Amino acid sequence: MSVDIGITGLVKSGKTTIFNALTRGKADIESSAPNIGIANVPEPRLKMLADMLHPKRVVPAEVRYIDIGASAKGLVEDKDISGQLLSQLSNVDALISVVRAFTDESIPHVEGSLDVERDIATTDLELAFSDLALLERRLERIKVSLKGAKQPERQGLLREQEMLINIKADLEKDVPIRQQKLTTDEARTIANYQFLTAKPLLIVVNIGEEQLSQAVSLETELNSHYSRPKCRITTICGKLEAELTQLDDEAAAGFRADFGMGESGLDRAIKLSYELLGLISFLTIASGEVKAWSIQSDTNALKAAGKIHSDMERGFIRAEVISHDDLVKCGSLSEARKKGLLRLEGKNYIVQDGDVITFLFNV
Ligand SMILES: Nc1nc2c(ncn2[C@@H]2O[C@H](COP(=O)(O)OP(=O)(O)O)[C@@H](O)[C@H]2O)c(=O)[nH]1
Ligand SMILES: [Mg+2]
Repeated sequence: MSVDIGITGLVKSGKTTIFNALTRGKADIESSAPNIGIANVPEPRLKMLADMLHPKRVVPAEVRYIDIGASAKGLVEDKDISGQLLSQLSNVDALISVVRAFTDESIPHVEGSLDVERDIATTDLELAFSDLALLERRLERIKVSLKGAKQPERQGLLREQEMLINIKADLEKDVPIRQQKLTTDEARTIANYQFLTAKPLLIVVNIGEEQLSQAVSLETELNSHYSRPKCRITTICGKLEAELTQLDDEAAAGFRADFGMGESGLDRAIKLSYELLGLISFLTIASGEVKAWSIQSDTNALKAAGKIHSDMERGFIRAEVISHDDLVKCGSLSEARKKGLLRLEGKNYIVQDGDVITFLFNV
């Protein structure tokens, strides 16, 4: 199961441009068709292992990006396109909302003027708009069901009704669900609805080339306003980053250095979405392949094995674990084994970021 991230935002904010940059894609920016693409999760530890072990294949973890090609509000209002696209958007693990900050006279802004803060608020409102529509439909249905309901079903429906009314009231006060205080039980119930404002959100401010030198200070300022639970903000120069993906890595790195761009905005965006989702990586070395895998932090060894193959979970015996740093110090797994640095862990072991794991299992 890959991690899916949906891209939303106002018309011509640069959604498809950023999608192309993130996925090294060549999707047509003139078309509003949805685009789906894959990006590799940057993982320097994977490269260090590869340099040390010279495996046949190096396989990074992946994130899937979905550029819906419409704003959340557009989806709710336009019934012709809404159903399928909205459900695609509802199924993602996190959202990126693209907000325009670049200036370009030849590309009129949908709202008539450039205003990053207003657009962030508008995008939030659009996501809330979609959730409110869903809440109303569900509340309507509960009302109907209540007419014929007997205990204990009635009890459950009433509880859900009360919860949804509270969520709706907060949402109407502009508090997205991701910021609302819910009990574990409530959070579990609403997870089924896939509300858009409940999803972790990365706001990507799409800056122009001429703003690159201010990117860091802009980001610091934005962060002080917008760092909230399950919400982060970053800047990307979409157009330039999309162009850079067409160069080879070395040329792109040279270009970045010349422009003082530092770390790739794309790498940062992927890392931030990872952080938002509470994901960590573990690594495996097997059959000539070095691979990185994404899991939720606090995952035990049994579930981590299941991420690779359900047989591994079913037949789990134990895991041989070493931290990436220790392995690099030893130079090879066999050397680490000699030094007694490979730990044997059982199924309840909580996998740590950067663990290199060999699973032993029965088939
Ligand atoms: N100058 C400039 N133009 C951009 C930038 N990002 C996107 N654009 C242009 O803005 C227009 C809309 O971008 P697009 O990605 O299609 O937006 P979408 O409607 O949100 O998918 C296109 O003509 C892009 O080339 C940028 O950072 N700088
Ligand atoms: Mg587009």
